[in-house]
Amino acid sequence: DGGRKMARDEEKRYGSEDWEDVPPAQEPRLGLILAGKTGAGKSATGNSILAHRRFPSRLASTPVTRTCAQGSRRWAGWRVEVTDTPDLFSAGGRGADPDCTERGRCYLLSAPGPHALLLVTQLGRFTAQDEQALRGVRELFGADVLARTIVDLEGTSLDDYIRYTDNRALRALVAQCGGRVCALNNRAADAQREAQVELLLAQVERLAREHGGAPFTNAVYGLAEALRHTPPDHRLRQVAQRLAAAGGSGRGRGRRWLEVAGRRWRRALLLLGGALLLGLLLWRLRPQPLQEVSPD
Ligand SMILES: Nc1nc2c(ncn2[C@@H]2O[C@H](COP(=O)(O)OP(=O)(O)O)[C@@H](O)[C@H]2O)c(=O)[nH]1
Ligand SMILES: [Mg+2]
Repeated sequence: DGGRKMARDEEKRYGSEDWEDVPPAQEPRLGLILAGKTGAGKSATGNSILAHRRFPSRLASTPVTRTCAQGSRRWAGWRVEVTDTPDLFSAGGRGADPDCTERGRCYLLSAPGPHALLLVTQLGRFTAQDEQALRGVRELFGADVLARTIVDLEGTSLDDYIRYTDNRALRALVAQCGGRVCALNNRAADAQREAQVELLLAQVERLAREHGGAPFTNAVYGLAEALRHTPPDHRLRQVAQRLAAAGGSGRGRGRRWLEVAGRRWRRALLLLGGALLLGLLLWRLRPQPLQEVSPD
C-alpha cells in the first residue's frame, strides 16, 4: 500500500543503518517540539530534522503516532532534541487522553522545556483543524508558548507563502506566532532538504539566544523539574494529575472559567443596557393620551 511504499522511500532516502541517538553529552541542549494536526507531517518533519528515519510517518486515516517519542542529533555544537507528538491538540485527541497521561509524557520527554515549538501545517491544505491545533497548543502549554512558536509551511516555499495573500486565517495564525515561518519540504532532494533544515535550526538557535539560552518553561515544567529525582512512574502520575486538575493545561481551569464567565457577564450586561435604552426610547415616544376634558 501507499503507506508502506512511502516508508520504503523514506528508508531509501535516509538509509536504514542503525542510528545511535546522541548520548547526553557536554553539548548544550536545543529542544524542539513538533505540534500540529494529525497527518500534517510532524513525524516526517522530525525525520528530516534528524536526517534519519526515527519516527514512523505515513499516509494513514488513523494516526500512526500513538505516543510521544524523541530523537536527537548533533548540529553546530548543539545537541538537538526533537520531541514528536501524537494527536494531542485536537478535541478528539484530548478526549482519548482523559487522565492526561500522554500529555504528561510529552512534558516529561521535553523537560526542562523546548527552546522552540514547531507548528506543522501545509500551505495548500490549511484548514480549521490547523487553527484548532494552535488552540490545543495554547491550552497545553499556555499562551506564552506562542513566543516560541514557528509555523512550518511544509511542502512549500516561503516565496509561495509571501505570494499567497488570500488565506487570511493562515496569516492570522502566523501573526499570532510573531510572524515566524519556515518552509520544509520533506520530499525534496537531500541537499535541498538539508539546506532547509539548516535554516530552521538556525531560527531555533536564534530563538534560544533571544531568550538568553533558556528553554520555555511554565508551572508544569517546573513541577517536572522539581520531581526530577523521583521514580519515573511517580513523576508521570504527578505531572498528569497536575495537568488534569488544570483542565489539561498549565493555565488552570479556574482562570478559564472566569474568562468565559467574564465574557458571558459582559454580553448579559450589554444586552440589559440595550434593552433599557430601547425601553426608555419607547417610553419617550409613547403616544400621548388625549387630554381628558373634565366635564366640570
Ligand atoms: N507533499 C508533502 N507531503 C508530506 C510532506 N511531509 C509529510 N508529508 C506526507 O504527509 C503524510 C502524513 O505525514 P506524517 O509525518 O505521518 O504526519 P503526522 O501525523 O503529523 O506525524 C504522509 O503521507 C507524508 O508522506 C511534505 O513535505 N510534502
Ligand atoms: Mg506522526
